[in-house]
This record gives sequence, structure tokens and C-alpha cells, in this order.
Amino acid sequence: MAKPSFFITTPIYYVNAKPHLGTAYSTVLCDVEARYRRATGYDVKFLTGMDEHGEKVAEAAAAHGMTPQEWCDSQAPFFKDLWRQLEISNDDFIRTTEQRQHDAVQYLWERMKESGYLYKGSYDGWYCVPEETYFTETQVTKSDEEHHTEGQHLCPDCGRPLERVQEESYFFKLSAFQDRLLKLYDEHPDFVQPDFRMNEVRSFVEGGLQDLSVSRTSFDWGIPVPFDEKHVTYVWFDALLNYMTAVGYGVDTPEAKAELAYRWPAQYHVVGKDIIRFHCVIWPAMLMAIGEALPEHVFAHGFLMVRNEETGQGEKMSKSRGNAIAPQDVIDLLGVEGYRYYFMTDVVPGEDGAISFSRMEQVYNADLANSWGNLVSRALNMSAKYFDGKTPELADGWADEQNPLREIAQGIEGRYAEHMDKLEYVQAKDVVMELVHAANHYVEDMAPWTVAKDFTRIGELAHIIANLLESIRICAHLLAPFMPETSAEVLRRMGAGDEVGTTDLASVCEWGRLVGGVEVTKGDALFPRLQKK
Ligand code: ME8
Repeated sequence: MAKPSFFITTPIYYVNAKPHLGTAYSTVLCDVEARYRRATGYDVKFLTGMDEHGEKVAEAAAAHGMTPQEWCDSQAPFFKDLWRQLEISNDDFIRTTEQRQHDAVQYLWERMKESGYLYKGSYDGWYCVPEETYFTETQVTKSDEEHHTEGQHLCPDCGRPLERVQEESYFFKLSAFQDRLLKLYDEHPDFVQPDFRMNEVRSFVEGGLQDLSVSRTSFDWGIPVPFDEKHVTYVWFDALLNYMTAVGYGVDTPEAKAELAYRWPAQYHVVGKDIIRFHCVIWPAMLMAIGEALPEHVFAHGFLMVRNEETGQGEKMSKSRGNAIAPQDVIDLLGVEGYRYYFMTDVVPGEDGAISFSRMEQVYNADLANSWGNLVSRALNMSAKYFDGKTPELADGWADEQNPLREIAQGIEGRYAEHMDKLEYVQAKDVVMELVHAANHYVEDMAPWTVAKDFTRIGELAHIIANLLESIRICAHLLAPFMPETSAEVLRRMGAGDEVGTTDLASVCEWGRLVGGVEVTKGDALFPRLQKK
């Protein structure tokens, strides 16, 4: 039977700056889910990419003396290289300056025109370039005199000065969708996750919706409107469509139509809380207007903040505050796998997370060096030492015997999956670490080194080591979405390398699949302990 599709997307990032900890956070978050879904039998499409149009990117290009296209081309490698380094397993990388996006956006314009939800008018209001967002007079706040010229208009979201825009523009009749959006939220309460974000979206829509200007004439770095070439597409109208472009929207071939039917709607758009309105209000309304299916879920994660060690409070990361942390700084400290583990299991995805180097070291040492890494190394060393470089030979029925590890491992995949299905990675990690901790305690309780002194107890020793290795094998599979390379290495070291890349996680996690009498490799420490600097 064909595998079910699972289509998951990151936001496409503006190329005004290099990828940073925040953009990497969303991307790793999706990667973990994509890997988990592949392991549970889905045919995954994991999409990420770059948002290349708009004023912000055009300004960045000009500041570097390049054309916008040259600038975007020069930035693409920074994104692609960091994603490769962070083991991001995306299946596609879309750039909005590609021909496929140009064609899809022009196709969208034609469908919008037919829909009756498009009209020509003129926009007279405020625009925030850093956020690429329109604001009405009533939404903007006046600056306080201390920080800005009196009367200057500031962005209500980011606080930076706004630009006055007066131009001819096409409008999308967003105001016509209020009732339909509210009905969507009522009928699909999990459309926006986590649920407290849904309340935010709902009250925004209840407050009334304004029609949205979706083309620009005072500026030209965008996709031309096919029936009115002096207009270019508003960058968000362009950007949101990337999700459908990547699965064949607007392409008139049987293959593309089949791809679209198979892949769309997406199961998850993962975004930061800053762009919820675009994804939970504007995007579904656009899709309703053109009669396309809506994505199943939008998962909005919080923002990474830097913990101020003096106040204990999380602060916004910024170059001007001098507290920005570069991905490379964290990779240098924790390694790539430690990086992924830290951000994915110590920051609650829905909430803002205060991060710090001291917390990173603490989590790495406690969970990876002292618990997981230590367990693997002890068990493999003992197996090699007591069983001639191999896993113990297993007696028939060995796996049916009761022991505390088997008890925890039973049904573990189901408990873990309940959380992984909802991107609840902290809880999913707790499920796995319970077994890791229990296995470390088991080593102490069973004291295999004492048992090994008495050759009449060799059968007992084989059981102890087998129980440990079996727990490790299962944990390696469950940790693989977070730390793919380490898990693959652990499985290889214990002679279970053929299980790497499973697509049937539930059955490989059944207790009792350990293979006896195969060679083990001791290897170097997986997570050398970090010393306090
Ligand atoms: O908004 N913590 O692009 P963008 C966590 N092009 N995540 C963060 C973060 C932080 N401190 N800072 C940024 C855009 N992010 C549009 C998207 S999608 C059709 C178009 C992440 O480059 C988070 O996912 O400004 C946020 O939503 C995204 O980067 C914004 O990236």
C-alpha cells in the first residue's frame, strides 16, 4: 500500500541577514518531526527555503552594492550550508525568485481575479519594512519623545519607525472572511497549536478584518501582476504561496496535478509566533477565496530569548544589545548533536525559551555526557569485556523475563509517539530519559562486575548485559530524530546497524529484538564531559 503523505514546512526566511539561532530553531524543530514521521512510515516532504522579494531584501542588497538577485544568490549558500551542518533533512529548498514561484504566483493572481475577492484601489497608510506589514492609522502608536522625534509613527509590533505609503494597489477582500475563519477555528480547534495561540488568533479575527493591500506600485522587487504589470506582488502574498508552489500548484501537467493532490493540504506549517496572523488568518482566507484545501495545522513556536544571568530574565537577542548568540558558537560548545538536543528538549516549543551557555552545559553534561553517553559506553564495554567482544548469546525466551527495564520499555514507543505527534518534544524526551536513567540505576543495582567474578553466574550476567543493550537499542531509535548521527553510531557499535533508518519504529522498539553474539565496537566517548570554563 502507498505510504501516507506527510508534508511539513518551515517559514521561508528573509535573506536580509544570515541564518541565526532563531531561524535555525524553526528549521531543526521541523527536521525532528520530519525524521520522526519518516521513521513511522510516512512519505515525508519537508520543505524550507528563502523569501527573496520585498523592500527589506531590496534594501539589504542596495546596502551591499548588489542587485537584489545577486544579493539573494550570494546569501543562499549561508542557509544551505548551515542546514547541512545541522543535519537538516529537507527534501526541497524553495527560493521565491525561482521560475516555479513566479508561475505559481501569476496563476494565483488569475484565480484571485476570477474569485471576485480582488479589487483595485489605492492604499494610504503605514508600512513597516522590517516586518513587511501594513498598519492602519489606528493601529500605529505614536513614539514617546525620549526615543524618537515627536509624532513619528512606530510599528506596533516591532517598535521601529514606519514608512508612509500612498500608492495604487490591488486589495484582497479579507474582510469578507471573518465568519468563515471563525467557523474554521470552531470546527478545527487544533488548526492552530498550541491551543493558547488559537485564542490569540480568534480574538484578532473577532476584532474585525480589514481588506489587505496585495500589490505595490512604488517599488519593483517582486513578481509582476500578470494583468497589470506596473504592480508587483506584496511579498507576503507571494511568500505564503511557496508552500503550494513546492507541491505543483499552478502547473498544468498530469504529474504536477497528481503531486498536488497527494501532498496538499500540508499537515504542518511550523512558524514563529511573530507570523501567526499571516498563517492563521490571511493564508486560510486566500485558500478559501480560490477554493483550495486548508493546511491541517499551524504550529506556532515561541521565541528564543537570551537569559540574563544577573536578572534571570529572558531578553530579546539583538546585535545592538551585544547578546546575540551565533549558531556556530553553540555548535563549537556542544557539537551538532548536542545543539539539536539542547534546543529541542530544553525549550518548550510553544513558549518563549530563555537560553544560556550555562544551561546548555548543564543539560549536555547531565543528559548526554553523564546519562546517555555514559550508559552506552558502560554497556558496550562490559559486553565486550565479558563476552569476547560481542553481545551475549541469548537463550530462547530471554526477552520474556520480567525485569525493571523491560517494564518501562513496554509500550514506550506509544507513549513517546503521543507527544511526538504534537511536537511536544520535551515530554517525548522525558519518556526516553526515564528508560536511560532506569538503565543507569540498573547497572548499579545489578553490579555486573560482581556477578562476573563467579563463572557459574554467566547466564545471569548475559541477561543483565542483554537487558542493558536492549534498552540502549530502543532509546537509540527514539532519540534518532533529535540526534540522528549518534543514534546511528550507537546502533552500529552494537551490531544493529541494519536498523538505522527504520520506517517501522513501533516494531523495532519492541522488547526482544536484540541480536546476540554479534561483534560490538567500543569507540570513543559519544559526549565527552564539558569542563567549566
Ligand atoms: O518572517 N526565536 O522571515 P524571517 C525563535 N519571510 N524563532 C525565531 C526567532 C527567535 N528569536 N527569530 C526568528 C519571515 N525566528 C517571512 C516568513 S513564511 C511564508 C514567510 C524564526 O526571516 C521564526 O520561525 O523574519 C520566525 O517566524 C521566522 O524565524 C521569521 O523569519
